[in-house]
Amino acid sequence: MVAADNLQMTQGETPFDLSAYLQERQALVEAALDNAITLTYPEKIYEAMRYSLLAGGKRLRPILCLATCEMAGGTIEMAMPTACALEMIHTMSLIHDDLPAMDNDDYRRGQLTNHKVYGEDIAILAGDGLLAYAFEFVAANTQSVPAERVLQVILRLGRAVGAAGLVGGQVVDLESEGKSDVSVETLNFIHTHKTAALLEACVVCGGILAGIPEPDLQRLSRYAQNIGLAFQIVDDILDITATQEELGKTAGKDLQAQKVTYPSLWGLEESQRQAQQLIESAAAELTPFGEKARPLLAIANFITSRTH
Ligand code: GRG
Repeated sequence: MVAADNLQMTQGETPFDLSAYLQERQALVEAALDNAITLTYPEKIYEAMRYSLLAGGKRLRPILCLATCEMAGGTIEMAMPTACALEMIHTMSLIHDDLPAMDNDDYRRGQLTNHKVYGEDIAILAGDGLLAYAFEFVAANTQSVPAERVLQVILRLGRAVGAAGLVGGQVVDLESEGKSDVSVETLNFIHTHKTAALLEACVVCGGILAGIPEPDLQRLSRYAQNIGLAFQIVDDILDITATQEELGKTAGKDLQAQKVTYPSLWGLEESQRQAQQLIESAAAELTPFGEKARPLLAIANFITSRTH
């Protein structure tokens, strides 16, 4: 794996302090998310939505969206509503993924899962509420961006969430449960849809909001698909090597459920090598953006060095 000191990346002479960058962006995103949903009648559903949305997490998706928009010449303000929407969509997918009908998990982000606190009925509705609100939030709050770009963003979000994205990946994942002969191709399908599709939407939407030209959008899309798959390989590795405290969710679940994962197909060492190779391919896509791509480059490296 990439050593932790790689987080302090250098290009030329100036170091890039990724942890300071992430901390600063996380604080902006936390504040925007906190303001996005207020408690009103019926309080129970807003409370359940806020419970999971404000439970921490790395905020990788909104940060990717903001970073791409800035790299492409846009501003944080232009991208913040979309960044929040991406976190709402991600959070709703976690709430539904944890339900007894899916992965049946008791812990997420270091606290009890939504259905353990509010019950399955409210947890389903909290996910639905977050999903619907994500689209409303982008449409209602995006400012200083031409309407055509906002429409493109809404299209990309819908595509990433539906049967062509997260939902499709989850279906194949559910179908693969209990099977020992799942191929690498099927595993790749699951994770390019369940994980990479939303990460791709983060980056591409950030670029669209800033009005980036199509060939650059294609590069960013390839960058995101590569980091998305690498992210999932590392997730599978961490399920084996990290503790529940580090992960904030039950560790060793894949082994326990005898789930086919990248380490189960390739072993730990080869999985790490493949993840590293994907990160190198992702980094190559950023070359034309030069110095401006330093945050995206550092985030790509962070993916293979993370411990949670
Ligand atoms: C989207 C309509 C709709 C339904 C949901 C349940 C489902 C369909 C899809 C599952 C999606 C899923 C849970 C994918 C896993 C993605 C993943 C690697 C999550 C962990 O992300 P981190 O590590 O988590 O960024 P934090 O907590 O840091 O945000």
